[in-house]
Formats: sequence, C-alpha cells, structure tokens
Amino acid sequence: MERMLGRVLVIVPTYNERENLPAIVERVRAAVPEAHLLVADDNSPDGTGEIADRLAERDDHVHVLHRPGKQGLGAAYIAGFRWGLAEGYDVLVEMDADGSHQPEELPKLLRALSGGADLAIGSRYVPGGKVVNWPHSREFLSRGANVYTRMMLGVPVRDATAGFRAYRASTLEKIGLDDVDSQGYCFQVDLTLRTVRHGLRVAEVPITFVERTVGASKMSRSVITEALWRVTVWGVTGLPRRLSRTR
Ligand SMILES: Nc1nc2c(ncn2[C@@H]2O[C@H](COP(=O)(O)OP(=O)(O)OP(=O)(O)O)[C@@H](O)[C@H]2O)c(=O)[nH]1
Ligand SMILES: [Mg+2]
Repeated sequence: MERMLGRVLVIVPTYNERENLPAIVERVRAAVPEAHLLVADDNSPDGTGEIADRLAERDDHVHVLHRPGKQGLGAAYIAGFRWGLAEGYDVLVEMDADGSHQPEELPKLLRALSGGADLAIGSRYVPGGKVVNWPHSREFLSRGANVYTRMMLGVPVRDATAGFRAYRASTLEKIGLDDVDSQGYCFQVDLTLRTVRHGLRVAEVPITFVERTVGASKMSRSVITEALWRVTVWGVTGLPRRLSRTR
C-alpha cells in the first residue's frame, strides 16, 4: 500500500524525549517497515539527540536532524518537511514522540492518502475517535479550540489541531512553507487552513489518542494564547473571502 504512495517519511520532533524515543521508533519500524523516520531534535538537554544518533547508526531507515536549540514544534516540522522534500519523499507524516500517536494507526492514515486525500488527519473528534487518559479540563480545552476554529475559519474539519497527520509531498509544495511561522497547536491549524484554501482534499481518520505516561509536556499558556489570537486574526481577515463565497 505504501508502495503505491511512494516513499514515506515519518517526522518525529523531539525535545527531552529520551524515555520515549526508542520505543516509538521501534513501533514505527514494526508498523510500517518500508517507511523512513526522521527525528527532528532541538538539542534536547536530556540527550535525546545522541539516543537518536545511536538508533540511526543501527538502522538505515532512521535519520536525525539536529537543530541548535528549542524553536518550537512548528519550526521543527518545517525543517523536517524541507529535509524530506529535498530527499524526494512522496509522503510526509507528523507524529509526536510521546506515544500519544500510535504508530499502529499509521497504515490507516496512509490508506486515506491512497484513497485520494491530499492530507489525512488522525482525528479524535470524528465518530470512532477517542482520547485516553485526559483530564476533563484538557479535553474541554481541546474540543473548545476546535469548535472556535471551525466557527472562525469555516474549515470543515473536526480536529484541526491534531498533530498526527500525513501529507502528500505535493500538498506541502502547493501550500508553500516559506511564510509559516506558527508554533504550537496553531501550526496544525495553519497548515489545515492552507490546505483547505488551496482546494485540496482533507480526510479525517478516527484515531485513539493516548496521553503521554512519561516525560514532561511542552504545552504552555503561550501555546494557547498564540493559537487563540492567530485563529481570531485569520478568521477576521478571511471573512470577506467567506462572505463572497456564500453570496
Ligand atoms: N524539536 C522540537 N520538538 C518539540 C518542541 N516542543 C515539543 N516538541 C515535541 O513535540 C511533540 C509534542 O509535544 P508535547 O510536549 O507532547 O505536547 P503536547 O502533546 O501538546 O502535550 P501533552 O499532551 O502534555 O503531551 C513531542 O514529541 C515533543 O517532544 C520543540 O520546541 N522542538
Ligand atoms: Mg503530547
């Protein structure tokens, strides 16, 4: 199935994920043996980068992109996408290192691309999608963010902040990455919006999202604030376009 899609690169951004990385790499290798992996590490103080190097030495499907310091999830993905596009991969996957995104569900995402989607989103909020081990407050925040996003931007996507997704290389080439500077969850919304505005096909595939059990979250108030103001600005500046479409 991946053969039909061409070469697949799973990009895993890491910042202090030493306890999580080896297991997640092993699970990806088992779930989609043909796919390659790129660990995009922001010079993690806990030595995740060196662990990644060791994994890469043993396995020619594993690659490492060392970045000088913590610059946020969005920047790590942009760098990973650029690397993957330059290397000629046909599909670029985003996946967290902390076990929240289950590698065993990767084939489902890839199948959605084979079925014609330009972007496949692993969604918590379509029928069949689930969240495991989240406190009510966190789920409320995430669901609220998605309702607000849908309302403000008019994108027909239930889980626009989801970080488990597969892009065709052609999608990333069409939407362009040069002027993306969103960082946290907002990065996901940004790319979703660009994909929809380019008239490309987005498919949502139900996944089970499992909250991390080890390591520390990088989620912060600033991540939430960024998402809130950017989505609001995009909503307001995109309004004339939406109105002219409905008229
Ligand atoms: N390279 C890089 N990776 C990052 C950065 N911030 C977060 N990550 C990675 O991005 C993924 C998601 O980050 P998390 O800390 O799990 O954020 P989250 O999933 O919103 O928070 P939790 O639900 O609490 O886990 C993990 O693999 C992190 O290691 C960063 O600045 N640079
Ligand atoms: Mg996480």
